[in-house]
Amino acid sequence: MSFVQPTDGATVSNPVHVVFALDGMKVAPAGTTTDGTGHHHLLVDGKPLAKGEVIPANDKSLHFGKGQTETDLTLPPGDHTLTLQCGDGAHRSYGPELSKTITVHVK
Ligand SMILES: [Cu+2]
Repeated sequence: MSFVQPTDGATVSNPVHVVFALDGMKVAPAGTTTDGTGHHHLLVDGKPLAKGEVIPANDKSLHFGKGQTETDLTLPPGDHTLTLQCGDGAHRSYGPELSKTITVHVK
Protein backbone atom coordinates (compact mmCIF):
# COMPACT_ATOMS: atom_id res chain seq x y z
CA MET A 1 0.00 0.00 0.00
CA SER A 2 1.14 3.52 -0.60
CA PHE A 3 0.40 7.21 -0.51
CA VAL A 4 -0.47 8.66 -3.89
CA GLN A 5 -0.35 12.05 -2.22
CA PRO A 6 1.46 13.68 -0.40
CA THR A 7 4.93 12.41 -1.16
CA ASP A 8 7.35 11.42 1.61
CA GLY A 9 9.11 14.50 2.99
CA ALA A 10 6.68 16.96 1.37
CA THR A 11 5.93 20.38 2.83
CA VAL A 12 2.15 20.74 2.92
CA SER A 13 -0.51 23.23 3.99
CA ASN A 14 -3.81 22.63 5.74
CA PRO A 15 -6.08 21.07 4.82
CA VAL A 16 -3.70 18.26 3.86
CA HIS A 17 -5.19 16.25 1.03
CA VAL A 18 -4.22 12.60 1.40
CA VAL A 19 -4.82 9.93 -1.24
CA PHE A 20 -4.25 6.22 -0.55
CA ALA A 21 -3.58 3.24 -2.77
CA LEU A 22 -3.89 -0.42 -1.90
CA ASP A 23 -1.90 -2.89 -3.99
CA GLY A 24 -2.52 -6.61 -4.00
CA MET A 25 -5.79 -6.33 -2.07
CA LYS A 26 -9.22 -4.97 -2.79
CA VAL A 27 -10.78 -2.13 -0.84
CA ALA A 28 -14.07 -3.17 0.76
CA PRO A 29 -16.29 -1.55 3.38
CA ALA A 30 -15.94 -2.48 7.05
CA GLY A 31 -17.91 -5.62 7.81
CA THR A 32 -16.76 -7.38 4.65
CA THR A 33 -15.16 -10.70 5.57
CA THR A 34 -13.99 -11.78 2.11
CA ASP A 35 -10.31 -12.82 2.00
CA GLY A 36 -8.05 -10.36 0.24
CA THR A 37 -10.12 -7.32 1.13
CA GLY A 38 -9.66 -4.55 3.67
CA HIS A 39 -10.03 -0.86 4.31
CA HIS A 40 -7.63 1.97 5.00
CA HIS A 41 -6.67 3.41 8.36
CA LEU A 42 -4.59 6.51 8.81
CA LEU A 43 -2.48 6.83 11.94
CA VAL A 44 -1.19 10.31 12.69
CA ASP A 45 2.16 10.19 14.47
CA GLY A 46 1.56 6.51 15.16
CA LYS A 47 3.12 3.21 14.20
CA PRO A 48 2.04 0.19 12.19
CA LEU A 49 0.11 -2.28 14.32
CA ALA A 50 0.95 -5.95 14.74
CA LYS A 51 -1.02 -8.36 12.60
CA GLY A 52 -4.34 -9.18 14.23
CA GLU A 53 -4.36 -6.20 16.57
CA VAL A 54 -7.62 -4.24 16.52
CA ILE A 55 -7.00 -0.74 15.18
CA PRO A 56 -8.25 1.92 17.62
CA ALA A 57 -10.66 4.62 16.49
CA ASN A 58 -9.76 8.10 17.71
CA ASP A 59 -8.50 11.52 16.54
CA LYS A 60 -5.15 10.05 15.54
CA SER A 61 -6.36 6.69 14.29
CA LEU A 62 -8.88 7.20 11.53
CA HIS A 63 -10.93 4.47 9.86
CA PHE A 64 -12.12 4.66 6.27
CA GLY A 65 -14.74 1.98 6.73
CA LYS A 66 -16.84 3.00 3.74
CA GLY A 67 -13.91 2.15 1.51
CA GLN A 68 -12.76 5.75 1.01
CA THR A 69 -9.37 6.24 -0.61
CA GLU A 70 -8.82 9.91 0.20
CA THR A 71 -9.33 12.45 2.95
CA ASP A 72 -8.49 15.96 4.11
CA LEU A 73 -6.66 16.42 7.40
CA THR A 74 -5.95 19.44 9.53
CA LEU A 75 -2.66 19.03 11.37
CA PRO A 76 -0.71 21.30 13.71
CA PRO A 77 2.32 22.99 12.10
CA GLY A 78 5.53 20.98 12.25
CA ASP A 79 6.72 17.52 11.30
CA HIS A 80 4.31 14.60 11.44
CA THR A 81 4.31 11.02 10.34
CA LEU A 82 1.36 9.56 8.48
CA THR A 83 0.97 5.80 8.57
CA LEU A 84 -1.42 4.03 6.29
CA GLN A 85 -2.47 0.73 7.82
CA CYS A 86 -4.64 -1.79 6.05
CA GLY A 87 -7.12 -3.63 8.24
CA ASP A 88 -9.70 -6.32 7.62
CA GLY A 89 -13.48 -6.02 7.82
CA ALA A 90 -13.32 -6.36 11.61
CA HIS A 91 -10.69 -3.57 11.86
CA ARG A 92 -7.86 -5.99 12.64
CA SER A 93 -4.46 -4.92 11.35
CA TYR A 94 -2.92 -6.79 8.44
CA GLY A 95 0.43 -5.98 10.04
CA PRO A 96 3.44 -3.82 9.14
CA GLU A 97 3.83 -5.51 5.75
CA LEU A 98 0.54 -3.89 4.73
CA SER A 99 1.37 -0.43 5.99
CA LYS A 100 3.32 2.57 4.79
CA THR A 101 4.73 5.50 6.75
CA ILE A 102 5.73 8.89 5.39
CA THR A 103 6.82 12.15 7.02
CA VAL A 104 5.32 15.51 6.11
CA HIS A 105 6.14 19.03 7.17
CA VAL A 106 3.03 21.10 7.82
CA LYS A 107 3.49 24.85 7.29
CU1 LIG B 1 -11.36 0.02 10.41
